[in-house]
Amino acid sequence: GLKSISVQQQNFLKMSTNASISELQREKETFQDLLPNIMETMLKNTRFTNMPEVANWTKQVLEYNLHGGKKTRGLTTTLAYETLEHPDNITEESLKVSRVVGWCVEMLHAYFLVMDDIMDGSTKRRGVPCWYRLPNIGLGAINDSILIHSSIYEILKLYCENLPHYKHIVDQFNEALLYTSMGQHLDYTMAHRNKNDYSLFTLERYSSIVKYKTAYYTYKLPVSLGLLLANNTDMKTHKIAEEICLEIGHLFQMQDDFIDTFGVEKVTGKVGTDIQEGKCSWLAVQALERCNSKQMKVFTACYGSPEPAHIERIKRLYEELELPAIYQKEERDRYNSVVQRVRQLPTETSMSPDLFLKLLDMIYDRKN
Ligand code: GPP
Ligand code: MG
Ligand code: MG
Ligand code: MG
Repeated sequence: GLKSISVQQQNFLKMSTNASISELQREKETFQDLLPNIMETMLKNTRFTNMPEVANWTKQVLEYNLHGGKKTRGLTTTLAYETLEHPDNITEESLKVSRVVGWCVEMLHAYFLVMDDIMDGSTKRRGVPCWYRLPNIGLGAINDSILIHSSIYEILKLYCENLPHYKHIVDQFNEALLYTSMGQHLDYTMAHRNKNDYSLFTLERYSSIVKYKTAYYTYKLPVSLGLLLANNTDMKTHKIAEEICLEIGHLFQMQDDFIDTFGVEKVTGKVGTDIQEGKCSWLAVQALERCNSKQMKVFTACYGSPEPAHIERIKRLYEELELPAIYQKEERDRYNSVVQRVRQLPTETSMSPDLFLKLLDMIYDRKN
């Protein structure tokens, strides 16, 4: 377990975790229940209304691509709002707006996933075929992803146009889009390089890939939105929240990389592609840090190859290098380090550690 804290603290953590798990489950249901309502409203009251045929198509695209998954980003948005807003200002209506904005973050995520699955040559997502793999979709998926992306701004305009920080909210989505595409560019180009030269697969490069491709849109965006919905524009608070979010985001993507190879398809709903695609993943970087020259030959011979035997060989190499145990330790160390960091929060700002501890507990030891 969690070594650096006392047994008493551990029990307290477990209790609060269990309590927040059922709370979270309830919030997830409320969150899910809102989607049909948002879709109806969007199709009847935005620029989609001019083109009912395309509006109906967009509805199908959204339904398929928003279905399933953990809803981490949507729930983080509402949780951030609830935790950061003054209790007197929280109403059913303000919570609903935070859920709508949370759904917009889920749409940004869905937009990325449709594209990402094409780029990564993936076959399954959330237990069903990737959108582009459906027989009647193919490259039409590219335009469908734009329809998903455009829906975000139609919905924000409809529900948030009169909020004091509307412009700032829209800008947060634009920032996340830019940063994520920067990270995705690094991710893609690192994987499509000369297969004999792994000198760029460093810990430093890895940190930069995951910060941009995942941490910004997965944590920094939802938490900034929560602050803005609570009318908090204090730059110092946003900055500190960002730093912590980027740390949690790094942990999140490191888990995703581990799960890509060592996860169970029934649980993850997807089929790993990082080895055959030659990704600069956490596992690859850790292996390169530890390979002797013989193992290095195996790595260069087999990494980035679609041959099932090569993929298996890389998996075995990861096991020989004891990467699963190293992963568990780093996961725990990163968790503890964020816990330590947020314990000092009250002296830095008015933010409490609460939100970040809940976000950590949502993902610690995750299998999907
Ligand atoms: C996760 O990478 C990163 C994204 C989904 C961002 C994609 C960004 C675009 C601009 C398209 P991943 O490929 O490891 O995710 P997964 O394992 O879920 O496929
Ligand atoms: Mg990818
Ligand atoms: Mg992918
Ligand atoms: Mg992945």
